[in-house]
Amino acid sequence: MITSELELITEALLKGQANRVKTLSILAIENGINPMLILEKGLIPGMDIIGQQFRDNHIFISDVLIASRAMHAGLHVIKPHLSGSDHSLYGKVLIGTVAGDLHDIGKNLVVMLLRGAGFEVIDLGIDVQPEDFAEAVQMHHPDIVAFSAMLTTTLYMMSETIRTLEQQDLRNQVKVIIGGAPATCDFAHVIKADGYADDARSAVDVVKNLVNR
Ligand code: B1M
Repeated sequence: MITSELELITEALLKGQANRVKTLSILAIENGINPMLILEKGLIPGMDIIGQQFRDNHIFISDVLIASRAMHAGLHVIKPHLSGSDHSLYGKVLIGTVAGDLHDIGKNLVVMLLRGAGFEVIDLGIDVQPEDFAEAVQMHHPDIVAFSAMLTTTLYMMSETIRTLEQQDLRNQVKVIIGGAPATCDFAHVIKADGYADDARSAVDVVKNLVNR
């Protein structure tokens, strides 16, 4: 029963039906389905298929945009159920998608789960220039700075941003964590980041470990 409800969400996302994804997600929540299950078995599998179809040239970029809009509609519904508002704050995380990169669905998931886990999160959005990260570190004094990137061509902006933090004597004030499809643990070592997370769930664990260290 639950499976078919989640499959309907995936199906609607694949068709780019934002309103239907929203309605089905609301229904699923009302029926007591865990929001994490809606995310991991309904919404994300849809985006995975879209990614595959895009890679194989079966769909156009406009189709990807329409599907992302549907994904956001679902995320909007489950967000309040993932991010409890009465958590105590465990630490402050500054996050953004690095310069030149406009992908934000994965980053937004990381934001939601971190907030749900009780962290204060300052989200700088997409296409964040190294200088803007540095300025925000000076302004907000976060414990952790988190970079997301989805393009191999923007990955190097993570090291550029770390360099900018070093140049402005800010690097030793924060821990840096990286993530996103082209990022790897090895790359994190190379650029001297403090942590790497494969997905949004593990991002929460990595941040917790770094804050507790
Ligand atoms: Co683009 N895109 N895209 N795209 N897009 C990819 C990334 C691509 C792999 C598609 C493909 O070719 N198969 C490819 C990159 C190839 C590469 O560099 N290796 C690609 C390309 C080429 C492009 C353009 C260049 C296309 C063009 O214009 N010709 C262009 C670039 C624009 C730019 O950024 N400058 C472009 C544009 C777009 C859209 C705007 C249309 C749209 C983005 C909409 C949006 O984000 N608001 C889009 C989308 C949706 C995708 C795919 C299909 C899906 C990405 C996604 O949201 N996945 C993607 C293909 C794919 O990934 N299969 C693709 C769902 C999301 C939940 O997963 O983002 O991986 P993900 O996040 C994960 C983890 O990576 C991790 O946690 C999340 C889940 O738990 N994670 C972190 C992410 N950030 C983290 C940070 C952390 C820790 C974990 O700590 C800090």
